[in-house]
Amino acid sequence: MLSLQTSIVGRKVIYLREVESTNDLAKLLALHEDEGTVIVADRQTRGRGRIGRRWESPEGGVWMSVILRPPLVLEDLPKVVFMGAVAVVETLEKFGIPGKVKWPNDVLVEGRKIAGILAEGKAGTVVLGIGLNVNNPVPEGAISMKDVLGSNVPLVDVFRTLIARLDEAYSLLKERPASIVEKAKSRMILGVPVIVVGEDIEGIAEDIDEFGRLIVRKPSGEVVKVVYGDLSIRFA
Ligand code: BTX
Repeated sequence: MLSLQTSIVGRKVIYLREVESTNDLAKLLALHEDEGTVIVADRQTRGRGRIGRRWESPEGGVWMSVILRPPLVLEDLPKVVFMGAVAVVETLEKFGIPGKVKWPNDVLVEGRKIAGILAEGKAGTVVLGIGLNVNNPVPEGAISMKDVLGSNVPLVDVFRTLIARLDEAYSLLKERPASIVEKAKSRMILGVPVIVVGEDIEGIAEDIDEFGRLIVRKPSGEVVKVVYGDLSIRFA
């Protein structure tokens, strides 16, 4: 019915009306499901962001996770996050919405969060979770595709597009991992003043390096490389 013509991502799709968290279920299913299996739900009752933060996931959005087995080491996890962010930005583009990546794991439209990416890895398996606000109500300061376009967007079309873009991005990640970083960089908000939350680092977000670290130039001229982990930035 979905007619997904992808090579890996979406070879199998497990759909649920409701789940606590698609990432948690995907981590369990990863023990016996093949690579590319997608878990998608209408709503999540305990959707998660990073470091235990809550991700609001009422009906109307795309809440999904994909099981991947990339030939990468755990230090390459940022590349999987970037792969997800690139796929989201390309999906939005297909619907005429210009999105930008906010390092390390958000996609913003009009300066507001439209999507979040959560990659969790262990022992050769990575679960890549994506939450994209489509027609759902959003928390204050966030935005949905419906908010931008002014009317409901066909959810299945968004899902199908996202799966196709993820499949392409995954091939690229496996063949030329560095090019995913380059792609993410070209879509990233850079050249603006930022504050690294909780780290006493303030400066201009100049660039990202080949490992996905954010390069911040302090007013003193000193350059700091911020490692992807639990850190976030705020625009100053
Ligand atoms: P994050 O930790 O970077 O962002 C979480 C923060 O985003 C929250 O603290 C809140 O301020 C804000 N937020 C919560 N819900 C929304 C929303 N719907 N839209 C915009 N902003 C919001 C980002 O984490 C990664 C989120 C991944 C979510 C997916 S959904 C499928 C999969 N399953 C799961 O449990 N998580 C992932």
